[in-house]
Amino acid sequence: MTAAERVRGWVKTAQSIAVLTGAGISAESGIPTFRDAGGLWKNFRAEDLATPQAFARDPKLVWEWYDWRRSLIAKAEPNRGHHALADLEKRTANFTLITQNVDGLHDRAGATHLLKVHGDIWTLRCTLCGKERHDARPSFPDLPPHCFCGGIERPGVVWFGERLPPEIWSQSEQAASAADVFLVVGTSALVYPAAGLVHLAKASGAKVVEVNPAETPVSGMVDFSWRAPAAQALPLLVS
Ligand code: BV8
Ligand code: ZN
Repeated sequence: MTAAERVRGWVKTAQSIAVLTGAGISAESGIPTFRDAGGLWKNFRAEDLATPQAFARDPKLVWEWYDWRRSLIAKAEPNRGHHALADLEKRTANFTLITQNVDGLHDRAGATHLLKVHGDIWTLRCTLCGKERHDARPSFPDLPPHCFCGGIERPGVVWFGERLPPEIWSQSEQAASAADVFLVVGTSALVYPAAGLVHLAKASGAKVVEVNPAETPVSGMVDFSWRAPAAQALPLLVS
């Protein structure tokens, strides 16, 4: 039996599966990842722009980055990797998809039990009255957008130094601890606490499978590393 057949057996027989995805699963939809060469935008690093300090200092600059990403994502389609996970969800008794991505492509591929640990780029939150709204316009007429109350609105995402939504985070930990199989797909496993879910799943006895063309800090602890792009590997893994 080949390693891939062994892994497919784990996925087929698993009662509960949890998946952690990162920007890599959206790469084949044309959305640049955070840490691939050239990064996401001009030559800013996500760590410089995705922070409350950067937003307080220059809300317009941070919004130009998010406006650029929203317009890019609006043109993107979910790829075969997103669809394979949505198919797997339909066939698995207990299935939880935990994503660090804010692009909404898992939703568009039909995922339902989806935990967005870093928020959602299509949600805006007023910095004054806290009102949240969904706005799918790919680009705004003027930046930064304002709330009816006059307050500046921010992207409804979790920035560095900000806590993850407590309810979503505790559901993510529960899913990782209860999983028979934990798939970690398209993430550099550098950002915490999300990357800690891999350690939690492993410590709780899950079979951990990494799908990533490159090595990551968790590659040494997984039960199998599928060194391939997600849109190629996931359809094979769940077939
Ligand atoms: C927190 C949302 C505490 C917005 C993001 C020092 C100072 C301050 C904080 C820290 C610090 N040191 C550590 C920290 C903690 C910090 C952290 O982990 N920093 C890292 C950089 C060291 N974490 C935080 O700040 C978190 N909050 O700790 O709060 C706290 C607690 C209680 C109360 C108050 C506060 C918040 C982290 C969330 C930050 N928000 N994004 C937005 O998206 O704009 S993080 C950002 O990175 C994205 O969410 C992204 O998803 C995430 C991780 O990146 P990846 O998804 O993994 O993408 P990356 O490009 O890195 O990797 C892509 C991978 O795909 C690669 O491995 C590549 O090989 C692979 N790939 C490429 N092509 C493919 C592929 N794989 C498959 N198929 C392909 N085709
Ligand atoms: Zn407001």
